Amino acid sequence: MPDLLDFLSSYGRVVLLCHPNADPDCIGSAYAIQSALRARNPSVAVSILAPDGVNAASSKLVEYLNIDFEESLDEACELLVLVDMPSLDQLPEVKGLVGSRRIPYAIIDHHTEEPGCLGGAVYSRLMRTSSTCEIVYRSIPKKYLDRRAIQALLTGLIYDSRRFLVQPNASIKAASKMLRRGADFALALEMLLNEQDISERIARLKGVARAKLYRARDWIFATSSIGAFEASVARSLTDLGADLAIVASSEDGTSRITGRLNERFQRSTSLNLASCVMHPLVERFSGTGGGHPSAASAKVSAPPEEAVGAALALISEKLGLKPGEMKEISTRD
Ligand SMILES: [Mn+2]
Repeated sequence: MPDLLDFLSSYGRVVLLCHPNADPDCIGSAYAIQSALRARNPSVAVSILAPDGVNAASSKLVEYLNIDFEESLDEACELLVLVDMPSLDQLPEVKGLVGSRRIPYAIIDHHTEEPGCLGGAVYSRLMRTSSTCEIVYRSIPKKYLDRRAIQALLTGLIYDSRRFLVQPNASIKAASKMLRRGADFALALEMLLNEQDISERIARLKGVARAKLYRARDWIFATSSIGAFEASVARSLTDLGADLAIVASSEDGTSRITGRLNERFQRSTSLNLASCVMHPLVERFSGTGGGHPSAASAKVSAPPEEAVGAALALISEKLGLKPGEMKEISTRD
């Protein structure tokens, strides 16, 4: 496999594509690739596209890096690079354009491969690291990474490793290399401090207040429904102690459904939310969806209660639970 920058340099116009709700790992990776590629080969036009916006945790980083996002997919795009995302399933519109214009694409990601996606990629860089930022850092000769790019990578790494809880040995080692090259740890932490807006805080508290709880063996599952911020609610539920959280919102007859697993549960069960839950839901109810083993989402044509019920059934089946083994925990006494 050729070196990442050598490969990208062989195209005249490259678009770096961020996943929906781009997080700091995605933003940091895209920024560092863009700035390194510009340094390596100024004649390549390289832009960043975030078709479904960035998440709240990324807003300070985006401001610090002063990123100029592309408005839409450039007509003249010669290569699309999926950054921190294993497939185009979550971006059906872009997927359609890629198909109709026959745009080649590359993947840089740290999640498990999605079936049927890698076959179509002209180049991929996949490693099981805690963040895509670590892959980018390892893949680029350091002379092309300026201090700001390294700062971006450190910020993404701290975010996606959940402050070094995921693969701590490797993520701490990578961070210490970045610090030696001039990144500032305190600045990275400060960029990740986000004052959530009041509507998100209300959504999290409402979502937790409405949660239904289930127990099976030593696992605790939580489900909830909310009008928006499903991912934030799901993360709150796992932060509070649920091993798995499924949160849905309804949108004229369809549901958006988001799942989160905690690390320990993921390790001990190998449950993959993308392939074991979201893909089968999409197949059953039609829609779009995908994600990572421990964080995934889907948009399906079914009411939220039905989609959540089907998700729990898929999870029980995958975990080999006997009928009745998953019991609801009363929240009234
Ligand atoms: Mn990531």
